Amino acid sequence: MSTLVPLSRRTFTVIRQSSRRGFSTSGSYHSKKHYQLLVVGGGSGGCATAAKFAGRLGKGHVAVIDPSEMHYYQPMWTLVGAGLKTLQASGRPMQSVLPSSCDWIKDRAVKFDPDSCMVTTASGEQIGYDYLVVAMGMQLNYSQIKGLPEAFRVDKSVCSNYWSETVTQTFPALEALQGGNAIFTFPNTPIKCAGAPQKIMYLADHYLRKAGKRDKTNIIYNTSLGVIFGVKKYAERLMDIVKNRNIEVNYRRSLVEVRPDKKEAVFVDLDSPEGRTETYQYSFLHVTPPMSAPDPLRQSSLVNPDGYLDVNKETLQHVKYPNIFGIGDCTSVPTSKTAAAAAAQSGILKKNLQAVMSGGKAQSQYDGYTSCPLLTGNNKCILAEFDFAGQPLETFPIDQGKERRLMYHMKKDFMPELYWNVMLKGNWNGPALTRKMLHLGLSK
Ligand code: FAD
Ligand code: UQ1
Repeated sequence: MSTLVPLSRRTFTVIRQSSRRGFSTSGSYHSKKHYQLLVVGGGSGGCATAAKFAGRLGKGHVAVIDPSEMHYYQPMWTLVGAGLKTLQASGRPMQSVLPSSCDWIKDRAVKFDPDSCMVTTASGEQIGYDYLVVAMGMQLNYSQIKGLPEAFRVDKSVCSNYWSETVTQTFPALEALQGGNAIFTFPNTPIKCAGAPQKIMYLADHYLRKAGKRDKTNIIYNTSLGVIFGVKKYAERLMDIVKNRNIEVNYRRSLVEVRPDKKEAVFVDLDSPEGRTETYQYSFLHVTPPMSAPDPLRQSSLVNPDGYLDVNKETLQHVKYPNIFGIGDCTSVPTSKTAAAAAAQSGILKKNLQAVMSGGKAQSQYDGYTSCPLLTGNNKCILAEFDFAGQPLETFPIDQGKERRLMYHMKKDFMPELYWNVMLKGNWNGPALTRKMLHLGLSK
């Protein structure tokens, strides 16, 4: 267990009572590079965090490790898959979104050594830190499904909005579809944006109706879950929608194999003790892959038994290492993993990390706020917003469970602007203040 001791306004060290090298030592003693704040991952959460601290701590004191040339606004990929936006519009060079006063270490973190306050990169560089924020997002495990990812290459009717390499295949596959089974899957693991596997289904339904191909197509949603959505209020509305649009929903079905040569998709029945499988013919297959925290994090000592960064769900501080915090999809925080959640967490993280940096305690508490704009057609959206308890926490004083054109435009036109210009600049902590104002102070 470590304690933090402020040395001066800008310098801190970590004193470890049970260090092998003696009773106390400065962290990352042997590293060539050392930062006051090191952020691993420059996605939604990492970039917002770096922006919040880069100006405050000054040039040379904050670094972000991320190997990706591009930063993608992944929420746009649902619209890319439906042919309503381009992949190009969803991405910007990483260099252009990171704060100019922060160092970008364009490499992959491969090893965490929290007792020495050191992160090692794929090129063997050891980077020391006083404070670490882990923001590595989720890993897509397509290869856990037999036949994938090869099927993407040989069968253009197999697609996935979850990956930049395959999202551009979705709309051409819909255009080429001439009838038969159009199958949409939801895996048997936690995923980011739990609404996205069905949003593309409603947009596909809309497209197929307009193109006059819907009556020749069976739309099938095979989900590993036992419900259509985890929050009752929105689940009830979605059940009405699938019924009215003649969409078949099969619960507790998990995709285990794709056979592109025979155009077969094999699902296991999760409730069958003997692992009974069902084989479907497909003409179109949208795959949402199994996901996990990234391997280097899973293999570290920083995770809970499920492999996620083990943080206090309210303060976002690591349960064992007080100089480590987490944000976004790679953490153990039990809320639906979204950019909206990362935005709300970023405000809490800023307050708590600042407090700890000044020798105080992490006291601000995250309420689990998350949001999922459920696109239900090319001009309709249910804006789901809820907290840890799955209780609706809606920003606007109207029934957000209703499909609305306004929410569609908010998702399609307003959110990208909010993301690039406000969230990534470190100035968006979620809609809590707006919600309170719009509810005349009566909301949580
Ligand atoms: P990410 O933004 O994924 O960033 C993780 C970063 O870590 C990446 O840049 C990656 O390169 C880096 N990284 C990974 N491994 C390493 C390593 N070893 N070393 C260094 N860096 C590493 N959210 C919403 O709020 N609303 C929506 O409507 C919505 N729709 C979505 C639709 C789709 C199809 C998808 C895919 C996602 C959607 N999301 C939505 C979810 C949202 O994109 C994520 O929840 C959000 O990006 C999480 O932010 P993050 O910082 O945790 O992870
Ligand atoms: C949000 O804050 C956010 O992060 C920037 C999203 O991700 C793109 C969202 O989809 C949503 C809905 C929110 C919540 C914001 C408002 C104004 C309701």
